[in-house]
Amino acid sequence: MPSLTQHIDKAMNPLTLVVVAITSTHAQKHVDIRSLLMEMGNLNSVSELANPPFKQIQASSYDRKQVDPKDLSTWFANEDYGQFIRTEDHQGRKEWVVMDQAGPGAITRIWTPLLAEKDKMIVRFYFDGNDKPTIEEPFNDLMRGRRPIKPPFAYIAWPDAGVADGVGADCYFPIPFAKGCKVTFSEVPFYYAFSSRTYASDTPVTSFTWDDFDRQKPLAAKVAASLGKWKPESSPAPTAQGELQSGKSVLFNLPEGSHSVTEIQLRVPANVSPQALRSTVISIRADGEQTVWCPVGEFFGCGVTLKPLWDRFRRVEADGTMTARWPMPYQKHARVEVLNLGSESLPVRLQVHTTPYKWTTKSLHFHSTWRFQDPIPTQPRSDWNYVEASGQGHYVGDTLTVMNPTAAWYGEGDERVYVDGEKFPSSLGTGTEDYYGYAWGMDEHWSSAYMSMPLRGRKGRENWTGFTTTSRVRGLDLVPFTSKLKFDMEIWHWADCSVAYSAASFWYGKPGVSSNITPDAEAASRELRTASTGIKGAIECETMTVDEKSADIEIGTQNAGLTSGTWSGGEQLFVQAKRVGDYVVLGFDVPKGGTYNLKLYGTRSYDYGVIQPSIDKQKLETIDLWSEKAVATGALDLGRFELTEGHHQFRVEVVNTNPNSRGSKVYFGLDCLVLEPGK
Ligand SMILES: [Ca+2]
Ligand SMILES: [Ca+2]
Repeated sequence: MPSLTQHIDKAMNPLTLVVVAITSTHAQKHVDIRSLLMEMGNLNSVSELANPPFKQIQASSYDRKQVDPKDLSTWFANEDYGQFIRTEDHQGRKEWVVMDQAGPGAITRIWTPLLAEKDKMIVRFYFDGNDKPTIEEPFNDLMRGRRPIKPPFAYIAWPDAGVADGVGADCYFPIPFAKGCKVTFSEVPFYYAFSSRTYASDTPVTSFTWDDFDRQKPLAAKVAASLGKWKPESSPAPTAQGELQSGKSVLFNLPEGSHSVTEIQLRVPANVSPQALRSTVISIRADGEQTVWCPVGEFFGCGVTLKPLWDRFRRVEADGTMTARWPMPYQKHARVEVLNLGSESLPVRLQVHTTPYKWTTKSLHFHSTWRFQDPIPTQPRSDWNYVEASGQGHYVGDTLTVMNPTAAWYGEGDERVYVDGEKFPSSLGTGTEDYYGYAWGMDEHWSSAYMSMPLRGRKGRENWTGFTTTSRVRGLDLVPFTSKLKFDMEIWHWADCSVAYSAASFWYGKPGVSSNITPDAEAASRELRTASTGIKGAIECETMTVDEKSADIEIGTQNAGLTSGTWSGGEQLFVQAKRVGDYVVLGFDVPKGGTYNLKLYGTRSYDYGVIQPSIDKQKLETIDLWSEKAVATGALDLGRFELTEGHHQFRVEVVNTNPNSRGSKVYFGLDCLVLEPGK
């Protein structure tokens, strides 16, 4: 088969070329696997209006209770799995329809979490009203690259690709269809998202076939290679190098006349501080418009810690070299500026590569806007806007840095993308990590062409304290808009606390396009809040692992309710015990073995009980945590301990109630432990 299809391909190529040459001036460009792969492999395609034009939409397992963004009683519903359009009977076989799109289009991205229980579930793609599916595959295997669509088109978002369960899988191979596409599952579906293009009804599209898939394998191999880790340009370019003083900037005027920036490279010290990555800002003006204003951490994708990463458009290396290769055409003039809004000077080297460019009516300016908010209360739930753009262009990605003060998971919130003034988003997802391509948390750093997560504050799936940075950049799944684009991310956190969100949005626009986001020097220069802001040397109880607890009691973080004092890190671990004898065992790590004086900081309140702490099973004196009002205890001396390096356990049990205690009488609250080195 392969030799035959290749033979056909060679024989038909000249004819195909002639047809394209004749029709391109009269009709819209023909869409097929080949044209979509060509677009995918062409880095510059994002900087021009799409031909033919399309709208990007998404079919997902979003909670169907969400019907009106104005109805806040249902808009934050989170049962976003097991949802489908309808069921159908196919010769006695029941199928669950999850996507049913009329007219010409193309699937551009599919996401699902891999669940072993669903390994036998079959996905079927029916094109153009056919009652026989063209694609019929075990869905999980198709998604993780075990079927004909191989990585990097279908892959697992996890550093160890051998992981088969409990992780996210993404498929980016283009699947075009001429008249319509229906996708079904053989069982009740789990979580899923299908992004697709929908073209005008007269757009000529050739539907996906496996024969055509085979025929395009040589091209697919070339595109696959272009989606891998890339090398920054090493050719000489205008360079500025030196100490960038606080409050100063380094500025490049780019060559006059129509050019395109092909690469911007900024080198900072390998030990650059989180604050410097936030307070150093890249600003670009092109043809009289402010097109880019963004902290370099989010602009290059690493957030507030210099960690290596790469995606289709950015690369960060451990030595401090950060490169962006978004194509940035301009018509007449442009300038690139790096500003130091921080209080300390920073050694930098800035290089900008440009190439001559022919500006046309299809050409677009690259934009990067940045929005920051701290604090964002997680209750009541809300939608948090990345950007709202007015004019014509398309959305090509974002980098989000979340500062989470608690161990609890922050990322249940769905993306809501409104195009051209829609009342209901045409892309509505299932969760923040699903939008960023993974699932059920992420244990390690990872990079891929379209998604990356260079930074996690903690390891493990149970502790999301600190900073997390994730990126999604788009190719075929870019979102065109002709008058307006609004991108919101739902804030849906398991804890009642306050988070900080820092989001860079990347988009292209025709001259005159504008947005609701303006440069925010105050936010970029503000001192970073970290999860550990609090008592010096504190191990926050709310970030400790819960190694064991009474089965039916609830544990959560709490950040409000004290009438006097404050909690270290702004929060405590609140244990809703139900009876005397209930307990919790918390794990913490000692970095260096030795003798320590242990101090406990906790909370007293009107419904609290009498607790007995233990360190590694050694029982300590009881502590009465009752008081008329909720107050911080201050330091409570637990005694002196010999602690080895590594994991230890802090156990707390309710052993009694205070006669004055009301309500539950057995709750307790733990703020932090402090280990003071002893003699
Ligand atoms: Ca959700
Ligand atoms: Ca605390």
